[in-house]
Amino acid sequence: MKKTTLRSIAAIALASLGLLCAGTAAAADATTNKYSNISLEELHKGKKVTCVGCHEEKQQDKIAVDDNETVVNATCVECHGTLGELAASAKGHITPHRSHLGTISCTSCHSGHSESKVYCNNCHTFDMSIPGGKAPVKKVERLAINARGVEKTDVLVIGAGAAGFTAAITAHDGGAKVILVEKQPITGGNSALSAGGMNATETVFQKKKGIKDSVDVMISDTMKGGGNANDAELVKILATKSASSVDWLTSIGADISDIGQMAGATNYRTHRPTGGAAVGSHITNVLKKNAADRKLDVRVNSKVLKLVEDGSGRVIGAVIEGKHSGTYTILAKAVVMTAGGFSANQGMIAQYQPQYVGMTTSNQPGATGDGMLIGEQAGGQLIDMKEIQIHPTVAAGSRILITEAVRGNGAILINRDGKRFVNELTTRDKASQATLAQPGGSAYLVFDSVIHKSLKQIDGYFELGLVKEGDSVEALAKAIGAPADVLARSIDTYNKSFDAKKDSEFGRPDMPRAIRTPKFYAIEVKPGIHYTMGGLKINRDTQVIGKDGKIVPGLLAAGEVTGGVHGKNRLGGNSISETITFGRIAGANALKMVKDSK
Ligand code: MEZ
Repeated sequence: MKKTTLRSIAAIALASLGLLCAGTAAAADATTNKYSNISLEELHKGKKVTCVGCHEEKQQDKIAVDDNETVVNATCVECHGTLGELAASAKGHITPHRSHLGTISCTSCHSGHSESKVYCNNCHTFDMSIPGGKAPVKKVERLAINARGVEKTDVLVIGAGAAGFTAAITAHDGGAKVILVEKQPITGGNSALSAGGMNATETVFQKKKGIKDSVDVMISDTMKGGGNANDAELVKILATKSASSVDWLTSIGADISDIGQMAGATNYRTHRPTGGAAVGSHITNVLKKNAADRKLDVRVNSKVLKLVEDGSGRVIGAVIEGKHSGTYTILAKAVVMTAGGFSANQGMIAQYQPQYVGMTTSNQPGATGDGMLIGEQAGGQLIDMKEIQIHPTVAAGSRILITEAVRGNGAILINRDGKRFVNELTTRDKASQATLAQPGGSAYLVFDSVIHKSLKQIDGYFELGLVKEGDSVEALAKAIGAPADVLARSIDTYNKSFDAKKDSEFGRPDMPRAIRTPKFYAIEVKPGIHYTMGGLKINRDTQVIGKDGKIVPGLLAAGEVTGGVHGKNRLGGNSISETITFGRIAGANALKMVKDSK
């Protein structure tokens, strides 16, 4: 039977359930809890709807689903409308179908044959019920019917965050055949969550704004921030190539023309979208669009189990486990590892920094360090694994990062007694330690309406209900349970320092705004695991270095999966910068390896 006919039958059947298929966004709302206890399989079972209606192909009596679940997702959209349409029909800012993660697929949350889950709740705690969310879990036998056996490509990129997309696009644009695999059901990795911005120096945007900065100052800030334990050669590359990375991103459609300052930076060099919006979701959406426009072969739900060697130690591919296609091998002339860090792997945290076990993390659930371990198995050397960064401002009781840009734009840190206690722009390690030493191990980020208006990202914290407020400092003190006189004195002293352009209390180097204009706001924050500085050792060409100090042939790596760029402590804004610069180098070198092999 033809797909369209099946769709029509499906439409009639499901419409009769009153569920969907009006062909518009008005149809189904995932927040409806009426269908929570019924599995989607049951819901869609009406009358003549058959499996093939969703799964399309029939091969040897088995139903085929690719790992991207392309046909299932297209079928959802055909009946229910696009995510955009569904979001537009919802009330309020936070809707299950609008996400900063960009074009997520329906099946990231909705599962036909097993329990459905709100993917956002990997980081948030939204009270959203979802059709099939409480349905009895049925064990589904996954048939590896697509069994791919062995595939060949020029370049295999592992991990679809900013570094992975950048390497893939760069290699593709030079003429290579590229496959990009991602184990999560959505792409973007931690990069999609990145908030504050991308550090770059001597850029066109700095020049336009008259900001004086230099490669040398960015190098010395980065080395100082990293306790001089950084790989100096990699830091030089990071700074020297940062302006061309900004140009490259701009050339493919990104807007990173706004510039702020991050802790540990001497100058304004943190590039972000106009109005101070979050950098990560913007950049990853641009990269995803560029990959889609190029019809790049991007596969989600595709986990790498191990790298394949040729017997002489050369990496020539990887064994992949596809959610539906089972285990298969991709052979490649170059393999680029861009699988990110391990902040979300409590086992590895326990191994390297046991005192952080149980601490929240700002990372996405896929940040489990597999790429490092797989690279090590293939002969790669792991360095700096104990260097784990704690970010001082994760919203208390959550996994939501409150960007350092809030402090960069003028907010101060106040403890539960109403007292300021630290230079808010010191490096993250110091600010985190200072916060942990306060009563209750938490603090309040305090700002006013002028600071709020200066940074778009703050709107999101209001939408998430994280902000306490008061029409006066006294009212704010009441809202957070701090002594009003102490809080008023702290803010007054800070404002005097602002007027005098000198923070005599804590030596904060930049005070861009006073805190004077009602309303006054506070967000309670606690330190959380944010970034792992260690990883695979690489050289200037992103080649992975083995335990014997020689390169591991065939294997390149870029981004958080590598160690060395940040030393003991990464400066805010240097991560996105690293992913783009070293992602481009890895893509170019992968291309060279492909050409050299011919
Ligand atoms: O680079 C980062 O980790 C960063 C800028 C985070 C943030 O606070 O926004």
